[in-house]
Amino acid sequence: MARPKLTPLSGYREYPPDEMRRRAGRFLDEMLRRRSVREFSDRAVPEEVLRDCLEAAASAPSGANRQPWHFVVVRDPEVKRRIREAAEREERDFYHGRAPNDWLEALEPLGTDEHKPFLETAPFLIAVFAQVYGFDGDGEKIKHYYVNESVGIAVGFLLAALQEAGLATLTHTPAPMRFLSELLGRPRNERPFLLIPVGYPAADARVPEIDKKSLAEVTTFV
Ligand code: IYR
Repeated sequence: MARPKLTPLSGYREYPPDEMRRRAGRFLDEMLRRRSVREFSDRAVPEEVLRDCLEAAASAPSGANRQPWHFVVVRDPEVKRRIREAAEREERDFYHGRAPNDWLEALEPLGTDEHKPFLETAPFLIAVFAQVYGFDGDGEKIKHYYVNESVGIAVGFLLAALQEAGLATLTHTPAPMRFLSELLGRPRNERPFLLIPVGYPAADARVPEIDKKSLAEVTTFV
């Protein structure tokens, strides 16, 4: 085995405990303010903000550092329109046939239905693709590891970065999502993972009254 090249850990910063508490608390406040938004304004969003957030997402750790993701940023109104049309077609089937009753009941508190106007209203749609396998510099197929975990972590970074920047997001999963591969011309090694509308919330945006489990419910300290 070749020895890996190691370099000093130069980016790490330690904070005094008070400063750590302040920072963790601030991040918590910010994340607690995040809501999935389904009513967007069509106001333009500075594209460089989106680029920084995508770069933050792409810095995520991944299995064997294979970075098995690709992000397509859709700005073109015509492409957004086609995505909305295809998504609404699938969702109509879902809400009026394909979805089992328990699933529809589980979705009731969210008030979702087959209408997805936000796919046209939001200034940006980020289509996230997971690369099931990749290609090395010579174009040879290479394996990717922990693909779902890796892309999930990258999406977590992306949602947190966009929230920190003051932008609203939705994690949208029209099912099935294969139409995205065709509409966006993605290669065979990529599978659609998630569609994320990004923008400002509509001035009168409303969200469902739902709550999160308490820390006690979701953690165990041993
Ligand atoms: N894809 C559908 C249904 C849906 C499914 C889940 I799980 C949600 O948390 C929300 C919606 C839709 O987007 O409406």
